[in-house]
Amino acid sequence: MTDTPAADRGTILVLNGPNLNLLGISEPERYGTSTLADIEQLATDAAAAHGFAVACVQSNHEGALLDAIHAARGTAAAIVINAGAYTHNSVALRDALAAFGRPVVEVHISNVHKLEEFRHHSQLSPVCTAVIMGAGIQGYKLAIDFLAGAVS
Ligand code: DHK
Repeated sequence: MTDTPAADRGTILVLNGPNLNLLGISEPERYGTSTLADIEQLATDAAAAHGFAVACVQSNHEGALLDAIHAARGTAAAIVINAGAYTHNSVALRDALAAFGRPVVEVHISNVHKLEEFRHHSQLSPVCTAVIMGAGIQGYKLAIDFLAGAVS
């Protein structure tokens, strides 16, 4: 039996939106003490275990997130996205994800239904394959474990 070379199944885009660069510093009682670097390492390790590479992008700018999704069309096997607050109001991100055409998992560190009512609605969920929330940063690993089965 030969070892499966890492990344031979393609690349998963791991996209984090506004303020997630402040994880571990901002509102730790709500979002925990892990950092964005911890998430990106967790995602990298989870993906490698399934033969995927990851491309990690974080931006505080909606247009940069849109550009990353557009660039992933035809190049990435799947997307894991935590769009932060844009989750709740960005029709543009919803439309970009709808155009991606491959599996997308929406992740939230917190259970947004326990938070303010304005966070209870996601513009993105209707165009995502799956939604994982409330599992802390482990949600990113759960998303990748799921995608390993969902990507053909
Ligand atoms: C992260 C944010 O920054 C918020 O704007 C969302 C999400 C929830 C999270 O739980 O990962 O409302």
